[in-house]
Amino acid sequence: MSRAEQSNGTHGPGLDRILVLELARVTEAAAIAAAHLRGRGNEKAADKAAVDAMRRELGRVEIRGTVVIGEGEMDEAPMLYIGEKVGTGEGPEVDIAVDPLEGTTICAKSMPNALAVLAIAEKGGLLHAPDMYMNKIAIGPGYAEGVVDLDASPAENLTNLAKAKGVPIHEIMACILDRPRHAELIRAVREAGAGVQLIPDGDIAGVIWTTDPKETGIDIYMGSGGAPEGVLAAAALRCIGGQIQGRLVPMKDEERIRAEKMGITDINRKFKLEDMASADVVFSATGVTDGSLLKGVRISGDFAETETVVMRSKTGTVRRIKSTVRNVGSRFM
Ligand code: VTB
Repeated sequence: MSRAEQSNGTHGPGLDRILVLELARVTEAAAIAAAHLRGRGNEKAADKAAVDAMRRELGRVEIRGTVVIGEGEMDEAPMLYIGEKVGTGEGPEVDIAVDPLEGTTICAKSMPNALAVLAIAEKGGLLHAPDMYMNKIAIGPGYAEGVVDLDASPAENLTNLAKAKGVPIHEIMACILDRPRHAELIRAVREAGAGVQLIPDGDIAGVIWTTDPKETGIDIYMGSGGAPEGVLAAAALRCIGGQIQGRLVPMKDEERIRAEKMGITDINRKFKLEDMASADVVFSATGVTDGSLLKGVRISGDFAETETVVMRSKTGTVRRIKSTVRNVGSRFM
């Protein structure tokens, strides 16, 4: 049975396909708004612009949406907070995960791979992940289930992956966030014989890169990043295929309590892809700055050109949409 058939068979009627294009429009708007603030060294302003634009566009989509992954708790974030109702209030009931500007720092520095990201699923289809670290491991499609496992050592995972790919281990490249906390992991990966591509931010893209190693050079994503980003990455893999596992890494009691409040009874649980994203899912990402996944926004006078990838789990369709948007001065600033 194909992945598309599996996801068709196990759930309800699915999301209306018209939503696919609607969501592309939403991430486009967020990306254009953030793009005006690329390279200005002001992360907050860039993030705010993306949030405002995404909120505004979501308000026009015919859904009864609830934000499950958002900008923070209601008292922390004025918009797109967890639990906020978005959409016109007509149409299907959906859960929404947003990251209006994934990579605020890279956008502020105008470095590669900043994205505007959004996923929606039929109600109950996305893990309500608290904003804390999650240890993750992800590979692309075409491998037997369990080739890599969060509980195996880096050397074991890389050896198994190389074997499954049919290449020597030195041809395997792992993507890891460049953080002091990953020093030991990076050492272990190199010692096993694989390469490490370090990224400054943006691990949703890091996970998605594993789905197209020929194009990106990345075979596996490893290490800890944001749990919300983990759910968004799982939503993408649910559409394109691939495997991801994640486990929360609470750093203080407060975080443990927050996770419990959000319904996570076993903090040590190893979440698989289906635990993070299930049912019919639509994922959309628009490039803000140039990257290996998507080209960034080009602004010229009153025009903006954008590139978006939007995909749907029910059919497995992946669309790349290039748009030319007019009147950006008045509409997006
Ligand atoms: C990652 C990365 C994000 O947060 O999830 C990371 O994808 C994790 O947190 O772009 P630290 O920065 O504390 O390592 C971001 O860098 C920012 O949300």
